[in-house]
Amino acid sequence: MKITGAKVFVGGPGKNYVTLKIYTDQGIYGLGDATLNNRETLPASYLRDYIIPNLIGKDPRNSEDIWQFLYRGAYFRRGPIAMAAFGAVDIALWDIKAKLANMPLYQLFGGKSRDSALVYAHATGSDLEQLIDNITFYKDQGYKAVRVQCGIPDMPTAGYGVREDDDSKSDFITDFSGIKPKIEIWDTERYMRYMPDALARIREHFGPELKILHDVHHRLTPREAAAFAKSVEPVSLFWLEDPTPAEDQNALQFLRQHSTVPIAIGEVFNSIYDCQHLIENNLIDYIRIAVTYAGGITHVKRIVDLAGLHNVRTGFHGAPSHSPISMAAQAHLNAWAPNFGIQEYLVLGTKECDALFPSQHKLASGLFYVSDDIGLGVDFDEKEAEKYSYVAGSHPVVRLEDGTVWNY
Ligand code: GCO
Ligand code: MG
Repeated sequence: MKITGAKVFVGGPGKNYVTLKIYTDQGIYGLGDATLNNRETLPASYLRDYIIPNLIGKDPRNSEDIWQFLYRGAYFRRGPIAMAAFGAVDIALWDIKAKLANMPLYQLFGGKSRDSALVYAHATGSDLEQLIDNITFYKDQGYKAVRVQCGIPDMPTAGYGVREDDDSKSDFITDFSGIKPKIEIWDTERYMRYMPDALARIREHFGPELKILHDVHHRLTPREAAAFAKSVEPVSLFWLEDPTPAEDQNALQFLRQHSTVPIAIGEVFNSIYDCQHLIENNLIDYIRIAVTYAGGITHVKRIVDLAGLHNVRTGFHGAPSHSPISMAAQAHLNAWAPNFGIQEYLVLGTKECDALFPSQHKLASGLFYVSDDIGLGVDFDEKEAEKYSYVAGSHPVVRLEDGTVWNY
């Protein structure tokens, strides 16, 4: 069996999904996702310029050898751009493999360990009242877990994960009016003064059952993060995410000495080596890696197994930047992983998105039901894809009030 060609498509409804389609001489094709939010054209050119010409003629069944060829063969290893490109190839090859086996992908990992997977939604509010309404909206739909982000009084701009206006050109993360970023102003003291109390009021309002998650988005120093974690302990968070910048792995050691709040980290990691120290030293409770920019299924499965050895559970990244293809790959891993924890789920379930990526995967009452269709169980409609093309967008850049650049 041979790979005969591959194509990269960039675009989608309100998103620049980077979709890879690998064709074979047996009529079977595989789909992969290389979407890297706000840098989408880079994995797309890595795929087009280097990887695709090297894939042609290779046996698609040898996904391990192809992964090693791309990773070791590149010499300059790792990094989100390369790992997103390798990830897309790898997801597509597993899709082909499962289609050849005539099985849903999870069967190739060891079958299902659960009927459905717990997901969490994002609730935001410019103030606490609006946030509580928004959480109620999700709770009423049956969600058991919600990530909560709230506007902070007197914060110069809205802060992470909170919409400033009703600008339909923004999805909270990406501003599609061009590549020049908007500037957000951050003030740690105001956040530290307000947020613990806001979280306590949310817990009081919703009672003990709701799983409450909160994302600090890398904004605190190690000492501040430890103090914050300590102060939110009575809230019984499901997790506190990215309390400090993810590169500084010793920061979490300091936090751990002061608090037992469950910690989730890893959405910006792209390799098992980024996760190893945190997992092996029990510095985290959930690993937030994503198949998209962490080298696909082959590499992420190794991370899941390493995490399992140390009682760390999965909490795969699922921001709207992931297309239904990588979300499907994660759904198959979630169905299998013995150490599954939770899945962030934000794929824009719009009619346009479903038309571009038809599938039988289902979300009901805050639970994700993986489809039993063969392969990834998601398709890609090339005709629909003709409606879309790349639209330049950017993440905000954060500064302190004195002008210092801070972590987004
Ligand atoms: C999350 C993340 C995202 C990121 C986004 C950046 O927990 O979902 O923090 O919302 O901000 O992926 O592109
Ligand atoms: Mg996050």
